[in-house]
Amino acid sequence: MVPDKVKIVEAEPYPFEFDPEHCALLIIDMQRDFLEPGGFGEMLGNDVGQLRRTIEPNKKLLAAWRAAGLLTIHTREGHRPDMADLPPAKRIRGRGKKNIGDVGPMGRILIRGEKGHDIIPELYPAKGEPVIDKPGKGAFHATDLATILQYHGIRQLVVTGVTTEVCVNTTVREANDRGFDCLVLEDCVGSYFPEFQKMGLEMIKAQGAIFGWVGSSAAVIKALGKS
Ligand code: TIU
Repeated sequence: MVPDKVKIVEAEPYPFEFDPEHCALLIIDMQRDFLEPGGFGEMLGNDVGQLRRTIEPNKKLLAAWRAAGLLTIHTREGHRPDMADLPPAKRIRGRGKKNIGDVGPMGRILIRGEKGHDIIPELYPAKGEPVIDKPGKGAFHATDLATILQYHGIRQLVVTGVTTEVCVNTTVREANDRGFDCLVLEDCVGSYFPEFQKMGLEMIKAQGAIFGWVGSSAAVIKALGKS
C-alpha cells in the first residue's frame, strides 16, 4: 500500500513514489560562471545555450516548490579565497591559460564571494533556503548537506542543475549510496555536450533505476498541485 500523502510521478524506468514531506529540491550549481555569456564556461569554448535552456523550467519548478512550502537547497561549486580547500590536482587540471583562482571574466574563477561564483539572478535563493558551498563535484563531499537533510527528515531528492554528467551525476551517485531516492528532471538539467546529456541521464535510470529516476518538471508540478 502506498501511503496517502505519496503521489505517483511519471518517470523512467518506472513511476516515482513522491513523498513531498520527506523530499527536498536540490538545485546544483546554477552559477553565473557556468551559465552566463562572458563567464568561465563560455571562455573555455562551451555553448552556454545548452545550459541556459534549463533556466525557465527551473524557474517554474522553483515557484511551484516554494508555493507548496517544501525545502529547497541550492549548491555552488567553489573554493575558499585562500584556496586551502583546493586539491593541487584540481588546480592544475586542464592546463588552461586560466585556472581556478585566477582572475576570469567575472572575478576569480570558482572562488567564493566572486560575482561569477554566485547563483544566476533568475534562480537566486530566497531567504531561509540553505546554500551549500561545495569544493567538489559531489554536493556531499566536505559539506554539511547530509546533516541538513537529516535534520529536515529528508529521504528523497528532486535534483536539477548543471552539469548533467559532472556535478549532477556525482551528487546523485553520492546520494544514492547514502540511501536517498533521487528523481532527476530532464528539462531542468543541462550539459554543454548533447551526447553527455543523453548518456548522463541514461546512466542514472539504467538497470531498474541503478542511481535514480529520470522525469520532467511538468510531472512534478502536476503532483504538487494535487493535495
Ligand atoms: N557544476 C559542474 O558540473 N561543474 C563542472 O565542473 N562542470 C563541468 O562541466 N566541468
